Amino acid sequence: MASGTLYTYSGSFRANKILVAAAYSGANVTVADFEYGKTNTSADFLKKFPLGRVPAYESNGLCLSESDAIAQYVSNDALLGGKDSANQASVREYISFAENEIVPSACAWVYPTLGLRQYNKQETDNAMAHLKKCLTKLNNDLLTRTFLVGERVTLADITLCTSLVMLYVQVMDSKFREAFGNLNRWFTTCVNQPNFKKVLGDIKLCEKMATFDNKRYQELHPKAGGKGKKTEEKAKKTKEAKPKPQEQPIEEAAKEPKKVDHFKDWKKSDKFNMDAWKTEYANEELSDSLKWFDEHWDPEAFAVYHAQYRFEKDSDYETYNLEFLATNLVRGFYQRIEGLRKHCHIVFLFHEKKSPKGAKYYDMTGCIIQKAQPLCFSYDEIWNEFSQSFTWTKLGGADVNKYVKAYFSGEHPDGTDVVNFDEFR
Ligand SMILES: N[C@@H](CCC(=O)N[C@@H](CS)C(=O)NCC(=O)O)C(=O)O
Repeated sequence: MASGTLYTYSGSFRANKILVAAAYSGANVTVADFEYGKTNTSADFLKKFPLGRVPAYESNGLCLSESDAIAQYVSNDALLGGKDSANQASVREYISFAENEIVPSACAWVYPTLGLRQYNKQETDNAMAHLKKCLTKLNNDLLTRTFLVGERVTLADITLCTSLVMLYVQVMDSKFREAFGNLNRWFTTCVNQPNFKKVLGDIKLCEKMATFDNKRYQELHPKAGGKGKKTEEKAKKTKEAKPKPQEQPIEEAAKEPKKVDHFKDWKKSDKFNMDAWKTEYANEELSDSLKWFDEHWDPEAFAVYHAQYRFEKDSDYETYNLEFLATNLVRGFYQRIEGLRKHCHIVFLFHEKKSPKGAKYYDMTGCIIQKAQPLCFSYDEIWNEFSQSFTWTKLGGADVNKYVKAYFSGEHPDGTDVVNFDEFR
């Protein structure tokens, strides 16, 4: 079974295709700690993946780019069409159809609505017309079929469905969808399969067709208005030196929060300094850094919270029945709170447990050391939204030392066995 590391920003439709395929095959795909524009431009990354594009995948010396190749690598035979060569070819046909026919037009229509590209009426009209043709073909294919090839989900369904998500969510409102009843049924069936849901979450179908978001476009492209000749020349030079990426990371850029200093009124501490603590923790013996923590801790300026993943329904336990699914959830959370990196230090621990029904699942608990007293995620809508997967409990008195000591040593305070450790600093 394939096992390796996937480099991607979170929410990428290309990466989602790979992660859904891995969820079906059981391949162990770990999503790397990744910062778009930084990780993929580092010398180390470019040595392995010279174009600096993501998704990219690494496994025991194998370095793969191109999301379709990676998705194939993490799939099992059944996902690739089984033993029948006609089915295998049909799966390949739909994968190429998604990449060559659907994705370019979907991006042309959807990206301006997210402010990622300038709106061009001609391009949008052409994209819509082409998509109508493509969707009609798919709708006809699906007249008598539940899935695209054979009787079960294959990589054809995974690839097409993940490529169509942006259209179904952003622009294809109920009126537009009317003509594609079979396709809609198939799409809803796919996104409601547990292995899709684990990766995509709940998909809300578009209610109102989104139009060009000029405000967001101006925010994301601040130089577009031109600020004098010098700036333009500089911009031109930079552009020539470094060709513009073929595609921008859609969800990442769309949700990129504006730079706001949420801690500008926070009163610095004379005793405890976050950077000094992190340096101490990274470089010194654990016992020495924990001693340093005790000696310098300032409960006025900083706070410690404990996190517990909210397992509320039976399906929550089922969702995290594999370790990598739990670690991916926490990595995804870390990516969403990138702006908090210098204001906090987090450790999450993963424990194998039994659900109320007796099935194995992976519990996620964590500990955060943060500036100021209010839970730091409350400052920003996106941080707050993603922090809601966990219950956060403020710690005081002796618990601060007890929990920090345990978590930052990779041990659970109540002695539960820990199978993995993931840090955000
Ligand atoms: N055909 C490639 C496309 C990959 C791609 O265009 N990735 C974009 C992000 S969506 C990227 O990494 N751009 C950065 C760059 O080109 O520098 C695939 O399917 O993996």
